[in-house]
Amino acid sequence: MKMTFRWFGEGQDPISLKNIRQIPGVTGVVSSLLDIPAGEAWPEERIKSMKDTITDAGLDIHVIESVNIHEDIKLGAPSRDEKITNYILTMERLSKYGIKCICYNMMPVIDWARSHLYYDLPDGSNTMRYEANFINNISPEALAERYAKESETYEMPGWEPERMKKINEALRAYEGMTTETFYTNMKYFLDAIIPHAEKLDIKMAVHPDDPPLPIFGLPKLIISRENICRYLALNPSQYNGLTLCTGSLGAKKGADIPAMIREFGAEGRIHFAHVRNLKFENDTDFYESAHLSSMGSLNMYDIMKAFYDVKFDGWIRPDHGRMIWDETTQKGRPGYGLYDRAIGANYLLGLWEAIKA
Ligand SMILES: [Mn+2]
Repeated sequence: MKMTFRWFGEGQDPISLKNIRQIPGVTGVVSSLLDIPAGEAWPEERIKSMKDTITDAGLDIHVIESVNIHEDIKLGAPSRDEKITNYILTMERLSKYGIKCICYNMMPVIDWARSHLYYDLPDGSNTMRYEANFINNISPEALAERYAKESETYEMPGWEPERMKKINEALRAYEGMTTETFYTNMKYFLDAIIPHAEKLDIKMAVHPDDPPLPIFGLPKLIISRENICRYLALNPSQYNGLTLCTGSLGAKKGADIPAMIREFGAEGRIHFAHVRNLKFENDTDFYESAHLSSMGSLNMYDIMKAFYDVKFDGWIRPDHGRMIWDETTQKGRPGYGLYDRAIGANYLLGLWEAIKA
């Protein structure tokens, strides 16, 4: 297990690499080039400069989160081939700079969704929250507007205002699309890229839909054990693998996360992991709690024990944390402040050390 930390990139993240370097046990970051639109090939000089900046700061980078999938690929539009060609070009360029794993998702139109970005907790911290009733009664445009207003400093990945202007058009493209067609389109993409992933030794790691619930009537595919099995079976190569995100999969009450880690981990299909906790308020609503088991609804010991038992040797990172110790919107993107994630990383490392001992 290699402990990493998400860093959004130069000019994209108020948290410095110097600060990340000082978190005990964190050896690297996972990063991206957020300004490059999905479907375009990443310029090699940008990749080189990202890598140099990170290694100059004494950290390594082996995981990209994310190289996004263009909607044409998800929709199976005729123009998808050109986008897939660019995706492969990006993979080839990334491999030259030591990238070994690419996280991506197959969520249609919108990435993750929350009702609140800064929900106040009784201890004076704030965190992201999901209230089903709120999401079910708001339009996508209104939600995008709310994010733009609340997050002020940075565009939220997946909720860029430019993209959101065309959201209704994008949603309409999915009307009438069956789950079966969506799987067929995914298989087309996987069959095209996985042979290159094998050759380049880059593990592809699909991130589950977040949250694993239907939103705005869109098909949601990677949301449960059964669906993940089906996705992995679309292309049986070990290079077609998973980002095991405990918070995303865990947002469906009753999901047995340790069992999924044991099953997919034993098959060598987990390449990257996001480990965080969440606290259910009822069957559907939750907020993102501190990582500690006693603060949330997931048992983090059972989760780390499962990773240990399957001899997980991929990359792991703490996930969303609360904003604490006077962190403001200027000091971190929602869910991505410095301190609570640093505490989370060390809590997970502490569990790991104890399990190992
Ligand atoms: Mn995640």
